[in-house]
Amino acid sequence: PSDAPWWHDAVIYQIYPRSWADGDGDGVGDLPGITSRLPYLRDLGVDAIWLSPFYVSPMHDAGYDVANYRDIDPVFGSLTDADALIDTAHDLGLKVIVDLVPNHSSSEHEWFRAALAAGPGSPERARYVFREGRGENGEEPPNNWPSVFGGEGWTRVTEADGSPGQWYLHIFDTTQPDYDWTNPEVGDEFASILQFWCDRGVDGFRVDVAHGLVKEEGLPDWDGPMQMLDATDTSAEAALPPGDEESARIHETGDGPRPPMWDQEGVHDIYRRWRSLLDEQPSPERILCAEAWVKPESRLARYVRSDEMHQAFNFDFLDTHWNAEKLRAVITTSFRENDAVGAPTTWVLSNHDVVRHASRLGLDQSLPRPNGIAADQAQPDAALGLRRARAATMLMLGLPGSSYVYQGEELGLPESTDMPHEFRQDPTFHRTEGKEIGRDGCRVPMPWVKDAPSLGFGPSDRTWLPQPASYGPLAVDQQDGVEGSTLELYRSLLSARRTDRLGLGSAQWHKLSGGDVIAFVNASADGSRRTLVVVNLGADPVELPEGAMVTHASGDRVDDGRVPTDVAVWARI
Ligand code: TEU
Repeated sequence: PSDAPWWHDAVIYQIYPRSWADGDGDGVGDLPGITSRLPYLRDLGVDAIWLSPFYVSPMHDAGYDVANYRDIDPVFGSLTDADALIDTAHDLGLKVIVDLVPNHSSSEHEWFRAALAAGPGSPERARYVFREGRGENGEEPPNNWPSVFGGEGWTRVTEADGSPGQWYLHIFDTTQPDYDWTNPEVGDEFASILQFWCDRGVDGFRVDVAHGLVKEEGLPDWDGPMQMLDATDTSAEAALPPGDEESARIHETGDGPRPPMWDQEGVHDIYRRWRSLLDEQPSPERILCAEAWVKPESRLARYVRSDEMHQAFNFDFLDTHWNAEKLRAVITTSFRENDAVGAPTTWVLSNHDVVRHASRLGLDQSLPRPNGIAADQAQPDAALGLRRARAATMLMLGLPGSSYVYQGEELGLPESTDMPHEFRQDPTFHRTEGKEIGRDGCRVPMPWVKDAPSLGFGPSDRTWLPQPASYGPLAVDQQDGVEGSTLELYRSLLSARRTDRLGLGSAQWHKLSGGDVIAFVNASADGSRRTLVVVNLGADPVELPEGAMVTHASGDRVDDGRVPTDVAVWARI
C-alpha cells in the first residue's frame, strides 16, 4: 500500500556524531559538520538519519552517559546547531531520529550528584538503585550482577561523613548509574524529555537498552549461567549447548529462566505510555525504535505490538553467520513473529557496537560470537569480507521492511583492527583489561577525500581515533561516480528500492532457495512488479531461472545467467 506510514519501508542512516564530519577541526565530529554534509545523504538516497547521542556528557561511554538530556555537549555544538541540523534535514526530505538513553544517566547528571549529596533514604537516592551492601559492614555488593562492560555491576559510595556507604547499580560503566523506573518521577522526567525533542521537530527516538529499564523486584541474585547476563544474548537458549533439545524448545517458545535485569514485563508499560505521548503529536508520525537484545524473536516482537514501539532492531539477522540455512531461518521467523503482531521488520547489519560487517563476514564463520573480535583473534580476510558484505547488503535491502545503515558501510569500510591500544577509549576495553578489544574499531572518523588532511573528515589533520591506511582509497571522492564502487552500488540499490517500493512488498521463498542459496521473490501487492533476490553462499555458481533479467549484482559480472560464490543479484521476473 502506497499510503503506508513513512517508517514501514524507511532506510535510516546512522550517524555517529563524533566520527562523521568535523566542522571546527578539533578532531571530533560535530553538528555543524553533519549539517554541511547532509546533501551527501540525500544523494545516497536514504529516508532518515538516526544520530547517536549528542547531549551534554563527560563521554565516559562516548555520550551514552548523559549529564543533561535537554542540551548539546559543547564538543558537538549548541541547541541552535541542533535546530539548524533538523531544519536542513527536513528541507532535504530527510527525517531525524535522535537517541534516547533512559536506562541510566551519567554520574555527573544533576540528579545523581543530588543523590550522592542527599544520603541514604532520601527521595534523591530513590531515583536510582541504591542499596545497602551485604556481608560484614556491607562490604559485599547487594547482589551478584556483573556490569556488561566487565567487573561488578555495583559501586560503593562514600557518605558525607567519610564512611563507606551504600552501593548503586550500574549495568554498564561505573559512571552510568541505572535509574529506578519504579519511581514515577523517572517516568515523568522522560515523558518531558520526549516532549522537549518532539517540540524541536524530531521524527523519532532510538531507545537505548530498551530491554533493561525495569529490573526484577527484589533484585535477586542470578543463579543461572553468567553468560546469559551479557546484554547481547539474554536467551536461556544461549546457555545451552547447540543442538540441545531443551535449547530447541526454548528457541521455539521463549520459555526458560529470564535474567533479572533483562526483558522484564514492566518495560512494556513504559513504551505504552511513550507511544500514546507520540500519537498525540501533530503528524507526520513520530517513531520509537527499540535497541533490545532480546531472544527469541517471539519475545522481541512484543516490543512492536501496536500500542508500543514502531520498530525493533533485528539483531538475530546481524548476529547470524554467513550461512544460508541459518539466515533463511532468521528471515522466516522474523516475518512470522512480526506478522503475528502486525509490525514490519527492521533489518540491520552494523552499528557502533559491533564489528563492521565488511570485516565480520571475513572472519572465520565458526567463531561463536560473530559480532565481536577478541584481542587474540585472527585478522579478517578483507577481500572476502567486502565481497560478502556487498551481497549481505543486497539481501537486506531486498527484503520488505525498514533497514538501518551504519555510517561508512556504504563505502565498504572495514573494522580498524590494528589500532594501537593507547588510542582505545571504549570502557569495555578498559574494564576487561584489554581482554575484550572493545568497539573503537568501528567508530573511526569517516574518510571523505583521499588527499586531504584527516581524509576530509575536518579542516585539520586531527582525528580522535587514528584512521587506518586502508581508509584513504575508500574515501567518498574515490568512489563517487565510479562504476562498481560500493558507494555506487548502495546508491543504485537505494534508488531501485525506492522506485519499486521493495520495502513495502511481500516476500515468498523462490524454488532456488535451499542448501547454500537464499532466494525469494519480493512482489508488490498488485502483482505488477516481481523482483527475484538471489544470494549464493555456496561454492558452485547458481543458475538463474530462464527469462530473469538481472538489474543489480553485488560482485563480478553475472555471465550466462549464473550467480558466482558470495554474490547477490536482483532480477526482474
Ligand atoms: O548498547 C547496549 C548493549 O547492551 C550492547 O550493545 C553493548 O554496548 C555491548 O554489549 C558492549 O560490548 C547501548 C549502546 O548502543 C552502547 O553504545 C552503549 O555503550 C550502551 O547501550 C550503554 O548505554
